[in-house]
Amino acid sequence: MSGGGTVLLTGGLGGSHLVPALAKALGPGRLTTVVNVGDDLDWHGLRVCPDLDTVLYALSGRLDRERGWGLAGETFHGREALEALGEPGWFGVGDRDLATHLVRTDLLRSGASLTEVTGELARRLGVAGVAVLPASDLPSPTLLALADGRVTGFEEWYVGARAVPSVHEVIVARGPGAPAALAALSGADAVVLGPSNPVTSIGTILALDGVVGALERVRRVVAVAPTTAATPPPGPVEHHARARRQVLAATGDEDSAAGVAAHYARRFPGLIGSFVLDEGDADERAVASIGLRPVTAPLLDPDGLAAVVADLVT
Ligand code: FO1
Repeated sequence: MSGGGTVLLTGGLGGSHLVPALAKALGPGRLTTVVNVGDDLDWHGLRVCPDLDTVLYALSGRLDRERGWGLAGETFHGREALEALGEPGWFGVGDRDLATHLVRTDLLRSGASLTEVTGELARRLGVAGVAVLPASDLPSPTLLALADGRVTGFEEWYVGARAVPSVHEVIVARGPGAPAALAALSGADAVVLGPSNPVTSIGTILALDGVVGALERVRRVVAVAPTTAATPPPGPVEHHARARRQVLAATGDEDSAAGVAAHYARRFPGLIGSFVLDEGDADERAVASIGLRPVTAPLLDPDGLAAVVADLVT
């Protein structure tokens, strides 16, 4: 990013909704994304970074928009072959997607940092004008303590168990933020907490050493609600909403715009100025009473939302 500009903290699905439109609205070189790595996992010896890949695929026009993850036009013959060999098939790595994980793993094994590897993947995928940075260069897995006493990795719960088992506590990894991500935050004119899960996508980034300290020095910090009052249709958004409801319940918060605003305001007092919520939501007064400035936007329309966010950060 060429001095200043906007940094967007993001997860996968919510990020893929906003990132391409916000990049277009702000113009080349004006947006940096800092992406959650709490969902990353090792799969058959390969390093998989679901949220980084969702953002890279969205920016390069390759994302399967209906599914909300992976590549458009994907096939899953490898998964079928693994299952035929008796391997668990709960995590569906596509045949084309596999190439990304092979290249990432090779580059990591050659000694490159996750920041460097992500930059290289972005270049090879033709992503230009937007920097995509992992929040941490070190493995920072999010764990979930379930109500039944088990402790599980995020993807095992989210994908393997469809986010159905109740969550008692979200255990967010601590550790250093990636140097490039911290440098981008320190130099930013504005930071946007994207419309992603406030606990397991944004909360995991904010938990890393140096991130909140950097944000406290940024003039404009804007948060976008990840939820609307409308009931999500069956599919990835519904699955995502169930996960958000579960982890917010574990923190004592409600899955609503006002609930997310309250979550951020309690955890990070004084950090956020404006809070963007859907124009169909009736939560404006509740958000204002929490001490955040409510701004309404058409949350489900990426270009309309990006225009409102761009206006707030420039
Ligand atoms: N999501 C699923 O619901 N099922 C899957 O089998 C699955 C596989 C997968 C493989 C690679 C990848 O980059 C993402 C994948 N996702 C899958 C998406 C991912 O689990 C979630 O969207 C995020 O981790 C939540 O932000």
